Amino acid sequence: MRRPVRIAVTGAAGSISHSLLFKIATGEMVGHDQPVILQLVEMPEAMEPLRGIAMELEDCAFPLLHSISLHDNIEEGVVGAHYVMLIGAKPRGPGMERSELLTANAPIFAKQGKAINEHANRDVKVLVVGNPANTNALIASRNAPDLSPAQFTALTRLDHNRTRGILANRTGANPKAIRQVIVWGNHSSTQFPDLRHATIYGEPAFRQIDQKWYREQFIEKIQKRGSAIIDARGHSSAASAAQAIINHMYDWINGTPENDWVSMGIVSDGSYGIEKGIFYSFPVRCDYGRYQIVQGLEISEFAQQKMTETEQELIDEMRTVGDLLPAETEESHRNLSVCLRSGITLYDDGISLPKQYLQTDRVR
Ligand code: NAX
Repeated sequence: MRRPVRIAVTGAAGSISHSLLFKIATGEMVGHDQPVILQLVEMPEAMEPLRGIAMELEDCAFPLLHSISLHDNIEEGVVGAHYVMLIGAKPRGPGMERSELLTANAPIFAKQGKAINEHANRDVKVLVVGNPANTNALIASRNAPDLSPAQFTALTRLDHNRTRGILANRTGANPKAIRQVIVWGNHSSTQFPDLRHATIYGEPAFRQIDQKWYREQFIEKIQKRGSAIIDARGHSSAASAAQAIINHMYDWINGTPENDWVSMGIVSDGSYGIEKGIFYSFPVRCDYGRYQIVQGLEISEFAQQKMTETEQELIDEMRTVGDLLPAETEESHRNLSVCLRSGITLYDDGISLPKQYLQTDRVR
């Protein structure tokens, strides 16, 4: 049996976590032979419901669930963590603008970035889910000067999965036969689901779908899927978000399948002309616990316009939270090109000694 890994989850008593924690405990996220320690973080007022969830987890008698600890503060919650999922965030209230949500959540993610920097394992992998996910990831990463920006990611896998699922439904293909879809940009209604490189049963998707449907209906359907779910069920996506988190982390840790890629919100190294330093969703391949942006894809004029639109939104968001982005981490976030392209190591990006990120003894 392997030694357990530590997984910290914030917003652990919320809706997404209610699906996610049970999947993690069965081994779906890291691997079916990997014991896990769950470090669950909540607001002080939600500790009692969290205790109930911990009891339920215990009652499942999961063989891989080594232990559970409950925390009402982030500093304790991320101690020694190998994986951190930042899910808890203030929800968007009625009539609240996106920019208001951004300023309400920004200080929380700055604090969490600092706590991860101070207390997590040096090899930690962080996934930001709480919205606005991309810019919250930027804030957390910029507040973690001792870690590599490549250790922080934002969830756009739900959008990627939606793209495959809805395309499968349209064409009658099994989702597993649909490969190489891309979601570019922000996890928001400006995101660009791109089918230009996608294949269905190995043949170009564009030969099998109607362009008018793609441009006039499909793109908007993916962009607005989150709102459609809120309208229909009265709550935002929870089980599908949990599934996407599992997929994102599993692939990051264990690698993407051959002949395919996935979409992940990561710090931009300037690939495809995207502003360096913002957290933008790119097509990536993962291997050995690292990811690389898929290079050399042809970008049409139509795609370029959509990619720029969502890029601009992220640049604006970055400006809105500018006072929470310390100057000392600007350089490391703007100079990633070697580590993201080399294929040798992502963590050897010159901001610190590689051994800091490549340690293999995962338990302190
Ligand atoms: P819930 O409101 O059900 O749960 C959130 C939980 O987080 C609550 O229990 C709350 O007490 C806790 N919380 C709030 N601030 C916290 C903090 N500072 N530290 C620790 N815990 C904290 O929301 P849920 O449906 O679980 O969604 C969570 C977040 O995911 C939201 O921000 C939501 O917008 C976002 N989503 C992001 C998605 C993505 O693809 N990136 C998709 C799903 C979801 O919409």
